[in-house]
Amino acid sequence: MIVRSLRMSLRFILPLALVLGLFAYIVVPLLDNITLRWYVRDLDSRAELLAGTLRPSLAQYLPENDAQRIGELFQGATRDERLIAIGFCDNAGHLLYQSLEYPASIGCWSTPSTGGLYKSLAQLPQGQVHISETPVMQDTSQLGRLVLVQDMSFVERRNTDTKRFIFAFLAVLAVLISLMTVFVAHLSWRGWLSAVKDILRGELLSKNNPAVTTDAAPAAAPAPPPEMQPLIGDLRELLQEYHLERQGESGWSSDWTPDKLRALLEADLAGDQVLVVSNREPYIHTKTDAGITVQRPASGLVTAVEAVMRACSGTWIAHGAGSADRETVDKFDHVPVPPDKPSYTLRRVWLTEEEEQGYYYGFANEGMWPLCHIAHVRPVFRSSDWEQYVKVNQRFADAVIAEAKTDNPVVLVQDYHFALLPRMVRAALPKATIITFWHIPWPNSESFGICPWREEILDGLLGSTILGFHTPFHRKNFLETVDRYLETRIEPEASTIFYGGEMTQVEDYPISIAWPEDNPEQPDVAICRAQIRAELGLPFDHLLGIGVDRLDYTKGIVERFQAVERMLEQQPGMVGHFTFVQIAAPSRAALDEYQSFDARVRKMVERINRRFGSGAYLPIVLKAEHHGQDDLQRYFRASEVCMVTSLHDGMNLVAKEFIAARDDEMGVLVLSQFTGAARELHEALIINPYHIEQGADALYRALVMPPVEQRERMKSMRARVKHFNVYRWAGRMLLDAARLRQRDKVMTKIDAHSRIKRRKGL
Ligand code: ADQ
Repeated sequence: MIVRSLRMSLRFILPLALVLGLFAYIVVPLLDNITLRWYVRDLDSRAELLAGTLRPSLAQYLPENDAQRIGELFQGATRDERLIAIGFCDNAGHLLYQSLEYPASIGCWSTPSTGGLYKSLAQLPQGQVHISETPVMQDTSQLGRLVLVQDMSFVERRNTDTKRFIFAFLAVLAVLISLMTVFVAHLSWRGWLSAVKDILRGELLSKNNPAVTTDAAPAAAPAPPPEMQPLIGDLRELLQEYHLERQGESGWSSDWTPDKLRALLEADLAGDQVLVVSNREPYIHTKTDAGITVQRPASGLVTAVEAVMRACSGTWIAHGAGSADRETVDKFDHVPVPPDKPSYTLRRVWLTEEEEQGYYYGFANEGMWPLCHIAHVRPVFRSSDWEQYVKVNQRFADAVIAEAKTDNPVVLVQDYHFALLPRMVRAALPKATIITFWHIPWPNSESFGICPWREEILDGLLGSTILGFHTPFHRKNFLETVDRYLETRIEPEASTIFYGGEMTQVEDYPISIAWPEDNPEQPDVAICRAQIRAELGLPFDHLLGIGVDRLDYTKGIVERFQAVERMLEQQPGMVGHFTFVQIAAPSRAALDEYQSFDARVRKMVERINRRFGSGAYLPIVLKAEHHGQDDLQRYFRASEVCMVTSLHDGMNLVAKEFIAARDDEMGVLVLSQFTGAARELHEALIINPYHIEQGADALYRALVMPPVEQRERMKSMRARVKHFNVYRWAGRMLLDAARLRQRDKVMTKIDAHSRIKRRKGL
């Protein structure tokens, strides 16, 4: 540090010393020379003037040899302080008359035969003098020469004074210039700092580009200072590189595995604690006749996040909803999970019946769920539910704060149950990196406007550092909604929102599944086919379709059955040879909407089975119960076709699970165009589930699809799901979080640096 300061000082001092040396050795002698010449010229003219004044009197006194009057004349003239002495020399060079102080060493200086002024400088003991000789004439004859000796010591005095003045002037000028330079540098430094900060926040990069100024960013941002232009260019290039890198990450270049995710956490988020918050817990302990059993709930969120937590460790905070949950936790409400091979901690939060009713069933599932899924079920908003929602969000936020071991944990907030929590956590842990993932669709701004607490929901979500959606379409809807209802600045190119001095990065991160490892214990497809057909009492060549969902009105189960019915109508040859198995996990059964949906589904199955069934043959088999993962795998592997017909779905993991299960590269996926998965799985038979005939045609086409085509399609989809797995989903979010944390660290350093500089008065 000291060496650096010395080096910095030398950079300033050396040029200054050089300038002063030049001044002392070249400029000053030059100046002396010039001024001396000026003064000599002055003295010459003065000598002429004096001689001119004395000459008439001399011309009168000399012929009379009037020594007294000549003496008085000389003494009177030498009262002038500069004129030291006067002498008169005759034409033979004899000093005839002289004033009292006339220096003997001068004598008669010259005796030129011609007239005119002769002058010289001489160094006498009393200092430098100017000597001039001028002829004194009478008519045409020269009487002699008048010698004038003038003092030149004033020249030295004046030169010294002038030098002093110039040095003083230069010193003052230098101080003034230095002060002005420091002042201007300080202003530029501050401007530069804020511009760098803007760039780091991603502001100037797009501000600079008029193409990205949209209605969403109406505030005319100040143009970046011109000196920042090269830096902005570089940073834009870096950003582009980063985006390419990011695309590479989401491209085919490398596989994402649990190990790679772990390595990323260690390298880029070193030592940072990971906390997950979700409503649904990954493991539910239930009391049964056989004792306490543990189950993994049917939930896409749990499926995805659990795989990530196994890789990352940390703490998962969730609602303890199981009948034996309290009995299995320690005094901190912690339980290590997964039960067979614990790798992370589950922290349970207890809710009263009233809280669960208002927050979960009421606001989240009767309000937000139908609001975000355009599935023609009206959302219901009650003030009492909202109050519980706010209260429970705060309770979970408190749990996050209590579990945080540092002031900057990485908090992964899951889903629409916790829209307010990011802001609450941010208030207590301003340095936390909060990544919120919205697992369901985000509607257009008009539809979202129905929510009476829309501003509060948006404000809460913007407490996040990163906010993730499944698709670019949902992300765009969110940006437009924020633009419509909140006063923010949106940078569409960078996909960032600036609100209340904070920035939220909004991105699309399509979720996925953990690609299954080669499992030698997994039964062969042929065995699965035989087993399942035997369990269902069907012949070995019977065709099977499969649907696996939570029993939810958004999943298009009714439309799916209508498509099956239509296909059987159109293709009578399939009757008796095809069965559709629907595995439906009961969901939110406490809500009227779900109860009536359950009843509607059952009634429909009964009707279709009555219409096309005969004897033991049932065209639709409804298994409205939770199934274990192994069981689901067997069904996926045993079926010719899997139908995913959601009316609206964030992603839909069942589609990906079916593909992952088909290591024989056979089977056909019929997929709703309204799922996030349809954006990735182009080789599926994509349908509009509302168009029943289209669904029926696709189902039939799948059942009769030649094996070659099946294999081609399945192979391509399997490669895609394998590469775009859940570790990549989490990895991309965590990479972005690491980048933003790095940016914050740089900003903190810049702030600290400028604070120190301010304190030092620089
Ligand atoms: P979900 O609406 O729960 O998820 P989905 O993504 O299909 O929808 O996940 C359902 C999960 O539950 C799957 O893992 C499936 O295997 C499992 N499951 C379904 N029925 C089951 C049963 N009977 N028994 C056992 N398991 C069953 C929400 C969004 C989705 C988004 C996910 C993840 O609605 O759009 O894909 O979150 O973000």
